[in-house]
Amino acid sequence: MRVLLISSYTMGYVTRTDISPPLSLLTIAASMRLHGHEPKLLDLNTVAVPDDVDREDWYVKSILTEIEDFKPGMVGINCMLTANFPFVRKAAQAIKAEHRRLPVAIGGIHPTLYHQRIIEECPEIDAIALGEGEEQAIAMCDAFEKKDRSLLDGVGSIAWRDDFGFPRISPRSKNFIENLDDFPDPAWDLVHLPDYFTDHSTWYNPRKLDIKMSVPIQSSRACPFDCNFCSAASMMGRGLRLRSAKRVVDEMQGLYEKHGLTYFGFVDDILTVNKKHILGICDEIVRRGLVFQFESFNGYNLKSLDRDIIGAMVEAGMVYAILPLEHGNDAMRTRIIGGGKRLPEEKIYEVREIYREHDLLTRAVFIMGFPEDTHDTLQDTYDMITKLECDINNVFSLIPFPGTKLFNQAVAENLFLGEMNFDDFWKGEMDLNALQKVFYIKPYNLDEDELWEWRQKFDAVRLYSERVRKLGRGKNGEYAAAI
Ligand code: B12
Ligand code: SF4
Repeated sequence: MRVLLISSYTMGYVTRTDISPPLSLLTIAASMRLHGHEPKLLDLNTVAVPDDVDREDWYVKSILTEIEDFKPGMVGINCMLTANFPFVRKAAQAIKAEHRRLPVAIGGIHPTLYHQRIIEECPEIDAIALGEGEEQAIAMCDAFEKKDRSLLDGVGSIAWRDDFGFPRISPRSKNFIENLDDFPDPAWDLVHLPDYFTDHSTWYNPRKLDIKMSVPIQSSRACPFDCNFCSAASMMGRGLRLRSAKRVVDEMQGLYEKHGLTYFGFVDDILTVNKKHILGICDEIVRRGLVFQFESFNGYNLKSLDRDIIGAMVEAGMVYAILPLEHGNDAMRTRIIGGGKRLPEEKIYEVREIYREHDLLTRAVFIMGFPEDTHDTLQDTYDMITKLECDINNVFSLIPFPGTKLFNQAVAENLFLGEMNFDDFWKGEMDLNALQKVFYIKPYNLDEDELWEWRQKFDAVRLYSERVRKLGRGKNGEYAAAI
């Protein structure tokens, strides 16, 4: 059966100079092929939109045109975040208005968390994959092709509308894909990679390679920790599930040999926590004589780093290291945030020093505005930024993402600033992507004005090192390596 997969558009305030191919849809596409289905990808981020039209209307039109041309038996839409949901719904409604019987399936963080309300309230949505989606995607294709939705009955972690239009839920099961090697590599052939190539002349490029794009690559899923602001576990469960080093590097090598791609961005929730795994990948890259550069979207867990691991990663091509520290105050890091952030201060400075020795581009990432924050804790973050002297420093205003302990705390203790209708949260109308522009919750001992004073103070702190200033700005006005 033909399946049209649509990657929802990314909001304008993503600060990365790149948009990358949607790994979510490329991986489920590869699985669909295992069962003889024929997926096609429409990434809305690569659709050119004329200046004088409404962006969303244009995307909807592109989807409808693609459906006319391709005639799929199912449409699958990726809805990564809460803020994507209103558009996803609008697109699904438009599809149903023209093609009443064409099943529309979705997956991603927001529909995973709010699947019950969505399947109950949105007749335009026929099925939702809860969390990891490969097996569910295959089952959906098989059931919709055979026009027999009862086939979805035995599948775990899925919500769907049955043949009579009634909502059905097969609850989250713990049957995650244990061995990720059991599934095929992402269907890279579905994307026209040059659509993602941009000017990278301003990127930190010590190996002087031709960086066409930062290629997303996944070597593991899930994380064993439970930091209070993070929703990783609600998608992929707790723990760590691995692909073999051979499979990861085969994929990287294939992309290099076919497309000349040499710069990779690991999307793993927590890349370095298993020493054997990360060393295996690095050894494999070096052993094959591949000259790559890489970074990791979510940074590296500092606790698991030492001189050996960092040395091996640098040899294999690590050029850019994010330090996901979140807080400069010891108690905030270790007791309040907890999980993977239980880091003694000495470890932070030790890793920073090793990064310095290897001349890596570094970016320290912090969050301000936790309920427990005070003037003193925020001052500690300020001082840490000054002492660490990283190339890029970001202090994000806290976003209480649904599916986190922090969100539950804010709801239970009524910490939200402004009116909040929790009953309507599933609609995704609350914009939770606003970066530094909004404070959603009020700390116990700081008022909103005080938060804004700190915001201004952090914005004024020297964000970029001399080296980054010299590298210059990318096309979109952002500094070269900033995400
Ligand atoms: C790459 C990435 C991006 C890229 C996305 C590029 C792209 N085209 O996909 C960019 C840089 C644009 C990006 C931006 C942002 N991101 Co981001 N991003 C990621 C990252 C690192 C990897 C995503 C990925 O590819 N995962 C691998 C795939 C295989 O997994 P998956 O996406 O979950 O897909 C599976 C299932 O969801 C399901 N599925 C998904 N879609 C569908 C559809 C159907 C039909 C079916 C059946 C199944 C299905 O099946 C898939 C396979 O199992 C994740 C962290 C992570 N590890 O997932 C963060 C993450 C998703 N991002 C996050 C955030 C916060 C953001 C930003 C808001 C950052 C910012 N402050 O600006 C922006 C907002 C983007 C927007 N929509 O406006 C958070 C979300 C937190 C939350 N709870 O909501 C995450 C979890 C990182 C984190 N730990 O904090 N991001
Ligand atoms: S270590 Fe990272 S991925 Fe794991 S729970 Fe903490 S923030 Fe989330």
